[in-house]
Amino acid sequence: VDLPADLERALVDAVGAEHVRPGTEEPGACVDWTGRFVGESPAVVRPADTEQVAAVLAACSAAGATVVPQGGNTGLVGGSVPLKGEIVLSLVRLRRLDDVDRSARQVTAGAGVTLGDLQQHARAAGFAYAVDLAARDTATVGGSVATNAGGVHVLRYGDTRRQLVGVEFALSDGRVVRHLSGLEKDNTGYDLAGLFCGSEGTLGVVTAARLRLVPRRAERVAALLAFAETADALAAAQAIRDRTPDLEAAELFFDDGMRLVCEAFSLTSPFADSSAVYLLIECAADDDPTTRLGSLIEETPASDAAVAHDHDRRLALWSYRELHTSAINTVGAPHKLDVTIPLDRMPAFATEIRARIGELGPGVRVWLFGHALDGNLHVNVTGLAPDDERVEELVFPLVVSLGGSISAEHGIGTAKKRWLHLARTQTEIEVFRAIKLALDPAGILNPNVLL
Ligand code: FAD
Ligand code: 2HG
Ligand code: ZN
Repeated sequence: VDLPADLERALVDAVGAEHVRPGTEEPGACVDWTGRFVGESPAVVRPADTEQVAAVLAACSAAGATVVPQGGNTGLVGGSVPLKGEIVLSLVRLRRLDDVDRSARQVTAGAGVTLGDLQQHARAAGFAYAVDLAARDTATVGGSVATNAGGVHVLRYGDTRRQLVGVEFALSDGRVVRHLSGLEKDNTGYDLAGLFCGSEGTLGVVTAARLRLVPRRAERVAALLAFAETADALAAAQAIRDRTPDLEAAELFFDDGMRLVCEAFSLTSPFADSSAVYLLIECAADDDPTTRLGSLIEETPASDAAVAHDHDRRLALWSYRELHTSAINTVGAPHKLDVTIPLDRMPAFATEIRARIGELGPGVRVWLFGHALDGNLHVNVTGLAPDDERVEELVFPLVVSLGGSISAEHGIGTAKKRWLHLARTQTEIEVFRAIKLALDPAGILNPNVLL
């Protein structure tokens, strides 16, 4: 795909020649993290600040060129890659990171700041940034706002939307909206930060965000528990939540995932015997929560438990859960169905889809894991061609019939847009289209995503 000479000149004027690169020289920007979605681009453009983002968008708008905003490119629904020859607008150079506002307990961060750097910055000031996920060292503030990322702390602190106080963004024609004052009470019309959160790059380009911080808990403990039944693991997670305010994470995975992670990364399970289901619990508090968690574990039907208080051993327990996504990639490019199911239906759902997906073919394998107390199961399926959508056709209607959602936290992207109608009414989708038309009338932003 070629870049028209006029547009190339305008982009170079906006950001400098070294930050306008042909897609052929930036293959990593044209394929998603799973390898399932591959595209091509005439140019990967990396502006340094909000004004340059605005100038790039104005130039693309004038030329009628379509644009895919991209942060860390860790998105899992094919929304961050140029599938039909779009220009990639990379935000990774927008690394503004203001001093923590201690009295407001907030911070303003540029779109390109990684979640890991933001967490580190908050910690250094005695706070924490609540959203945490395995891609923390690559995923960006802008991408996490655009997808309303969830992660492992939702049960205690909520998703990205709950942390978001204000947003700065550039519209497709180059106008900039800045609403970063951080007032907790500000009822002056539409909530644009809320609207942009989860908009997946379809309405405008997030250039900065004003984010809430939470207290930093000095002490934490992780425990990996083994169970014979999914229902027992879920009931244990609920019981622990009911009995302590310290609970910060409750993550679910299964024996096949544990084996795959151990095989792919040469790890050994902490348990001598394998079990059907594993629950990873983390508690955090100002004082050491280990004894409190220990007595709560005693009351569960866990057949085995490994408890870790020191930093390295905690991370070692977390690696069995966090390495699932990478381990599955070693089997093949997966189909990822990130669904929510009412908790009481999750055990039966897991059994049923394992059986039904297994029938799709001899090489088709299903990997289940997720955020237990959010009812959020990550259904990963390997052994299907990237465009073979039989598994989506099978699983999504079932999820909706059980009162669940076809996307818990990753978004709709390209991967799920055919099924949006299962989750949203015709009228809701008409409202979505009206909003899209009002903010991006020429339709140049992320044309393959959501609608
Ligand atoms: P990208 O992948 O670059 O983009 C994602 C979407 O946002 C695209 O549609 C893109 O066009 C748009 N976008 C990006 N930046 C901007 C911007 N500045 N303005 C407007 N639009 C923009 N997600 C969860 O919710 N919970 C998890 O636990 C979780 N764990 C993960 C673990 C791994 C190992 C990986 C690889 C991914 C995980 N994700 C998880 C998925 C992913 O959604 C998050 O990593 C993150 O929110 C994406 O940020 P990013 O900067 O990589 O965005
Ligand atoms: C997680 O919870 C992420 O680890 C990724 O949301 C899920 O790989 C997946 O399907
Ligand atoms: Zn997740």
